[in-house]
Amino acid sequence: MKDYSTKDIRNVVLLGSTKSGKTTLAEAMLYEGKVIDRRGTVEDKNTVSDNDELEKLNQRSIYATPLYAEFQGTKINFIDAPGSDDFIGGAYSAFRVCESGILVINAQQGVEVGTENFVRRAEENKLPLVIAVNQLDTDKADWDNIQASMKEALGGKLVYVQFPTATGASFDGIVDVLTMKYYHFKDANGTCEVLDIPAAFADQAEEARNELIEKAAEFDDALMEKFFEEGTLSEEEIMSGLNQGVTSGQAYPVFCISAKKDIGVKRLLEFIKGVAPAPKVDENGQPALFIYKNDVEQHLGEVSYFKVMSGTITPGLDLEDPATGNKERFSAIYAVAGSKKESVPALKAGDFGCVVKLKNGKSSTTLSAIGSGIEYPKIAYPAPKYRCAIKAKVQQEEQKLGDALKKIASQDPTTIVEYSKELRQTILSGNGEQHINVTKWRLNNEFNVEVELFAPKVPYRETITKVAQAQYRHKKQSGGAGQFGEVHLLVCPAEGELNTKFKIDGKDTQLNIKTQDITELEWGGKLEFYNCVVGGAIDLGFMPAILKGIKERMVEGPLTGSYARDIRVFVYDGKMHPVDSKEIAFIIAGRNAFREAFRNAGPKILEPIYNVEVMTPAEYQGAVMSDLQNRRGILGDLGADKGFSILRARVPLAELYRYSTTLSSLTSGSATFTMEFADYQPVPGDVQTKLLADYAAQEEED
Ligand SMILES: Nc1nc2c(ncn2[C@@H]2O[C@H](COP(=O)(O)OP(=O)(O)O)[C@@H](O)[C@H]2O)c(=O)[nH]1
Ligand SMILES: [Mg+2]
Repeated sequence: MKDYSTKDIRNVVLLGSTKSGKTTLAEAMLYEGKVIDRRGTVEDKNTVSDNDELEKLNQRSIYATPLYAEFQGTKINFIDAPGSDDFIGGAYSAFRVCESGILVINAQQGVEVGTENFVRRAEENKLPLVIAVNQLDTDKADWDNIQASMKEALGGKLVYVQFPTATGASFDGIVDVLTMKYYHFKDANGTCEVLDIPAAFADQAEEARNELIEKAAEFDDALMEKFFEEGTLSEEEIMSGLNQGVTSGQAYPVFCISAKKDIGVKRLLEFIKGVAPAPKVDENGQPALFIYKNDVEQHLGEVSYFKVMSGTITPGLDLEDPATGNKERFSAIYAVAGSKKESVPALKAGDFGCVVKLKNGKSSTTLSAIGSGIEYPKIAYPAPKYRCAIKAKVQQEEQKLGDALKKIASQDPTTIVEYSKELRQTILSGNGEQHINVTKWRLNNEFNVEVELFAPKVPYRETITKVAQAQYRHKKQSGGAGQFGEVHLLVCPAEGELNTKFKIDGKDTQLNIKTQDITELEWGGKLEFYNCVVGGAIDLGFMPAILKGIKERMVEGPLTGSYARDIRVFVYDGKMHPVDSKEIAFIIAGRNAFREAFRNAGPKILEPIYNVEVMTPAEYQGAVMSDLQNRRGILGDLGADKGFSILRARVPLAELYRYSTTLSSLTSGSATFTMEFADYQPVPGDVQTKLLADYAAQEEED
């Protein structure tokens, strides 16, 4: 590979819905960029991009694959990002390291929901886009229909650089109104002659040319002035105007492609070279790189993919991760096109490469010159949308499963694994059911662990709604030393002002607080403990034991064994024995008195409520709404954005298992959603009855 300086580098991500032809386009770009001399196909499972066994099996991209083309003195790095929402992590990694995107639109379908979702995400991430209308060689492709569907979705940002002279099987020519040439393709392998525009298309070309010039002038005042004066612009000026429009995200230039027949691909690369933004990085700065992807590959071990963010990276350089102080030195660096890796002597700021076997080469890691302190923010991925519990089919393999999950999560930052002490379950979260199923497949095939996936338990809470009192005497005298402790206490909800006047044993009583202990519970809410004992009925020294007993019972709530919260306890009386009173006796007495009082204090089970926000095409609004209501959701206000309805609802977590899957089938995959913990609320009466019965049955079993 030639040595490239920053201005001769372009970093582009291929975006688009599944099956639009990104991987096929990537193959054609590699071919035009002389990285391969024969093109593979997705069907034959021999593309450079989908080279993973799992991708071949599924015939679709699951991982984002970095590739490059050497094109007329420019190195075009590109990332083939998966189209499905389940594997969206790869696109987010690419947003961080690419300066522009090629949005692939399937000419058979026009703009799809997936297309729109990518446009929205690209805009959110301020990523300039170039549009490749692909599959123009298919019978279903109709240029008028495609234009209409793009106009509706993308409107004023569209800038037509080209139009096809025919679509379907006879698609073999493109009129380009930037170069004002006719590109005629003689075979299905990119062989092209550049000719004058045929007379039959002269008028259409003239009209499109004028539109292009007017658009290009819009992004630059000086060009606009010149355009007004002279009525036209040079090709160079048009390119400069387009560059400003593209870079600022105001213009989406449109190109005509058949990736399969390698039609229009070379011209697209030419445009990327001439108009797409170069990396904005400092070639003369101190060396620094940012790792955006990490993978384990056959024969290589762990591979870390990076972008040079500053200076020049060479083998033998000492770098450090400023976050941890971890130092790394690589013996070799590589330029990468899928599994093809070429050792290179240096990579300059803006360029992509990879290294193998770092001590810590996880994605989102910065490595910079020692002492420079240069550090880049971590990539922010969308929050996981699918949660499930996971365990090994064979219990002896739990440890093996834990290790494997750790490995998978370290390579895929959108897979999140945590052990919940509360639920006593390992919770696996990801972007959707397919994403989770891929993890299951990998566990089975790559790590040899068979697993079971199931609905996670719900982290219920318990609390009380009324005042109640109880007393308990613990007395044990069988053999040896005896045990004796007696506790009288009163409980009430920990809300509102502290009230110390109660009816105790039918009498109005004013309690006097001697000591107090207020605990913020690690699972939320609090426990307020007040010692109001008079006349030394219980020694001060036994108060911690009583509190300990109560806390033990809070961990395993009296109703369903869930954590209890938001309770005030007043210990107002009790009894001691001069010899047999000891710590254990008061722990037991405190625990049991508390349990008794709790059960009489109008106890309630609380469930976690989530704020759910769904963005769906308006046509599915009704279906999404009634589904949310069936999940005991309480609908909030309704919003709208660019033809989408935005529904907000408060929904119990217990009703949200597999929601992403249901939403996807309700809306043909066109909706997106987010969910975020809001608060705890009492469960409805019928749900409480059922939960109590379930717990009782389980206790019986144990
Ligand atoms: N006829 C035709 N088929 C194409 C073209 N591009 C891709 N395909 C086919 O469309 C399917 C999906 O392509 P692929 O590259 O995997 O799409 P991706 O999911 O966007 O990566 C495959 O069967 C390809 O062979 C094209 O330009 N013309
Ligand atoms: Mg693909």
